[in-house]
Amino acid sequence: MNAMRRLSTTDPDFHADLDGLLAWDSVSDDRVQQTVADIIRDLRARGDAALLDYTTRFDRWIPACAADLEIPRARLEAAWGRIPAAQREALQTAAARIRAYAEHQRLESWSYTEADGTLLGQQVTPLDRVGLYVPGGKAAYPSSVLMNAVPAKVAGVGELIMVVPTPDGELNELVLAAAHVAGTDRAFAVGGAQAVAALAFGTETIPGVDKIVGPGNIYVATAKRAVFGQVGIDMVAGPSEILVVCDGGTDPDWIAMDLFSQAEHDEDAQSILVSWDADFLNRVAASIERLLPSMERETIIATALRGRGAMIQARDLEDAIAVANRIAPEHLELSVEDPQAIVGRIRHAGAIFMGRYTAEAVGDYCAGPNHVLPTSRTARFSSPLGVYDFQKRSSLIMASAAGAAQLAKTASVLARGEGLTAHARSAEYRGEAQSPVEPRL
Ligand code: HSO
Ligand code: ZN
Repeated sequence: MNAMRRLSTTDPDFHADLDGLLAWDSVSDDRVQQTVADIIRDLRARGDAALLDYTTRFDRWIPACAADLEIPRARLEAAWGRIPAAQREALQTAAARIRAYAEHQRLESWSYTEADGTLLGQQVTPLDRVGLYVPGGKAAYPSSVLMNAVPAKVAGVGELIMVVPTPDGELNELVLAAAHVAGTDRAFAVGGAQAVAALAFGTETIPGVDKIVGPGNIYVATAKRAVFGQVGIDMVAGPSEILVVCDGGTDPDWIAMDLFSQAEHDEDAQSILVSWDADFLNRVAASIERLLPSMERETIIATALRGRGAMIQARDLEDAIAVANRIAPEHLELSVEDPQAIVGRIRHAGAIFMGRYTAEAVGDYCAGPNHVLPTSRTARFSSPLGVYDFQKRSSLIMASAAGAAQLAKTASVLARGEGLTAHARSAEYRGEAQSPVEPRL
């Protein structure tokens, strides 16, 4: 039995079939939205008291008081000391590589001066305070702590505050260790919509932040959407996706495992293989069948491959590239002989993994680029999480006397055209003034 459906770009129904496969509705239902709205309202009204109640109800532990919700810095450091040395080393290596890459992304301030002495520019500043949501349970990824926290610190964020649910009061040592090595400033053992609301509005114990980043379940995603505007958010991510474009020259076992690697995230994940070599598709199908029973997450992988997975037979390389651009995947592997010759034709993808030796999985952990990427075709208009997401820009304008006179002419015509006389006269004053009034010191 074939684990993945087969599509062919020459089939008249291909585009309709593909669209059906790509469709992903991340909108939460009315019941979830109502629950989240109630939690947010309660949190704004009762602050810490509400936070303690929800923590008891949803995470099943009873903090003695609100101060108990804070995970002290010393506890993060203790976790760092407690985990095996090999994990410490791997976290350190990954953090250093993510940091080195992020350093390249930092936006710099700039300015230029016009001939009449008017200065124009852009001043870049880091966000003051950022909240990092880290999920508990099966999606508690220390690698995601690094991917969110390191660029924030590289940007120069004043205070990075992590929240992490602790079901039954149990902390995840590896998550705490990652928070330590990434330089998290404060951490709190809270999660769910209540943690998002606490970060957005602040409580007596949890400081309000300017932006909330990090993945979470449907309640967290709905809460992030609801507080957007009060604070910034990163994105609302859908299930993981991988698209492999292969010319047939890569070991089919490698490709099968790459498809598994994202499928094992969850049943809704999407793994797609495109090739113009029909026999290669058959060989990968055989690898899948042989390797699947050896996987720890066999059931999740099988469900994902059967559900939203596909093997697509393309006509040729050009056709495969068109399919890739149509899919706009979160992760794209170009498992071909000369990826550099074709990468320029890829217009939409969160991250592009080039060549037979680049497994997408290394990008998830330690290659350097961020693993927080646009999903569900949003790569058409958005980009990986990066340092720039923790920086903002202010425009700078400093008119010289001569520049002010010039600008006033244009501004006054446009302002009067809009019927805004105060605008016009405000600009004209500067245009007419020869010497400023003596300042009173
Ligand atoms: N592939 C995930 C990130 C991740 N993988 C974390 C392993 N751990 C993002 O799509
Ligand atoms: Zn992954």
